[in-house]
Amino acid sequence: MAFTLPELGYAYDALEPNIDAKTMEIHHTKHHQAYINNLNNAVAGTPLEGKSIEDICKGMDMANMPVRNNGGGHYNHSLFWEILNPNDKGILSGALLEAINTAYGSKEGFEEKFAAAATTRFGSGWAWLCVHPGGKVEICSSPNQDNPLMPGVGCGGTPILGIDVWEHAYYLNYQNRRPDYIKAFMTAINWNVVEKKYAAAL
Ligand code: MN3
Repeated sequence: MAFTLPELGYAYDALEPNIDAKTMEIHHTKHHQAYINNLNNAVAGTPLEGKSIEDICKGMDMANMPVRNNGGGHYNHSLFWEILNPNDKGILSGALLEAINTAYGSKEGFEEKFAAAATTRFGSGWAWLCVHPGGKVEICSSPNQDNPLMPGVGCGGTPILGIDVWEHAYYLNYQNRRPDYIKAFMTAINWNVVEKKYAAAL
């Protein structure tokens, strides 16, 4: 089964004004679709064909640049659309809030550290909130389309929240103002989805 573009589950303009409709549409239909097309081409006829994207990331041959870049691109963007779902967003609470309080003191402490990781990631990449076995959470970042599922990348945990800081994620609306985009992203997070991912990662 070839990889296919996941449905967003919401309209392109549903994240306005935090993320504009044009950026969402191009990001989803052009950028994410291109990673999928290139990934399908890269795995066709190889032992990776038919594997899940999670298993491909975890077993990544980091020297295989087409699979690394495009497999990461597919995994990362699939997560990104999910955690931005504007329906039934909820609030940070429960076991995830406890884990965040343990690691960063408070929700505000977490937001500050996460924004710093996203702001200081030089060039193109991602910042992540990950879970380790036992439930400890950790913020990290990675370049390009790498993610912490891949060998030796970031903190090595399971990502439950990720922000795309490639310019294609924000340039139409925010130009060079990455910190403004990050602030807008923080208010757009669907905590119900992130909490479900936290529970599933344990
Ligand atoms: Mn992107």
